[in-house]
Amino acid sequence: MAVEAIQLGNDELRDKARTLRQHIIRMTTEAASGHPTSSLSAVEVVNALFFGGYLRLDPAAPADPARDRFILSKGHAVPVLYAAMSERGYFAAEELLTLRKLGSPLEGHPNMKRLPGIEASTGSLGQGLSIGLGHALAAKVDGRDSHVYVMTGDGEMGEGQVWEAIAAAAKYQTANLTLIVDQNGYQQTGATGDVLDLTPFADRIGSFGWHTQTISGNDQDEVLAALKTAREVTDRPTAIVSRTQKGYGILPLLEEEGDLNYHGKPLSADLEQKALALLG
Ligand SMILES: Cc1ncc(C[n+]2csc(CCOP(=O)(O)OP(=O)(O)O)c2C)c(N)n1
Ligand SMILES: [Mg+2]
Repeated sequence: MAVEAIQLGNDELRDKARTLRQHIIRMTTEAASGHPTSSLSAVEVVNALFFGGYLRLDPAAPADPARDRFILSKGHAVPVLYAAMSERGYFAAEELLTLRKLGSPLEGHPNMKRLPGIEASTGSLGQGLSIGLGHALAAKVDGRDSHVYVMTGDGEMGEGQVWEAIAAAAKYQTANLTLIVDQNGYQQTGATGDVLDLTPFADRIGSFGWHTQTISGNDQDEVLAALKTAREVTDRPTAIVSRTQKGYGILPLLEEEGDLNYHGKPLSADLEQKALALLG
């Protein structure tokens, strides 16, 4: 087997997004911990990467050097990644319900030493873009056309060495590197703009010499179009500022609860049932 992308049609892709959301809610409620809302905002991007014709992977050979890479730098949102990996065939869907249980490779934050297919152990925010840059440079040195995608959170943009990596990637013109900022408007302790406002992200990242796009990141078509454009840029790294809503898919429930951030909290069994009904 060789690495290959999977490209679902529009209807199947929409169904897949729903399936990812169902997995996210079920696994975090079963674990009684985790970050469902941080995962839900990222669904359309992860869905497009895994099932919309982008990530060339071989689940049977997760370390194939010809593969593309997806690094979830906002590692606490790993339920969305586990959901996509299981749907892609890395492991059985039942395993999702072992999230955060003792002995499970599905740790609360992605651990590359425990789960084949995880590209980087993240969770300590602000590091994934540097790791992705390393992969992008290595691919160039090796003469491979692997593309590296890194997702950060909007709060995460104020952490770690993100801006060092942005500067370095521009210097080395790594056109095979795409940063996706999941701009869901909240971070752990409140609205991202109140904690540390680094918007407009596109202007700031663009000022380093990157190609940038700003999109509605819960709109599947906009995500697909932006990823296509990112692949077509050949002279510099690309960033997609993905404006999303934290908890997208279950927003009416979060409104009822009076907490539109709902950071790091699983749904109760009662809310889980309401959420699954809402998703249809
Ligand atoms: C270096 C570091 N500092 C703090 C934390 C604690 N922390 C976990 S999630 C989070 C908020 C992240 O917000 P954002 O990047 O916007 O992600 P979202 O959950 O909104 O998708 C913080 C501060 C961490 N994991 N790593
Ligand atoms: Mg955020």
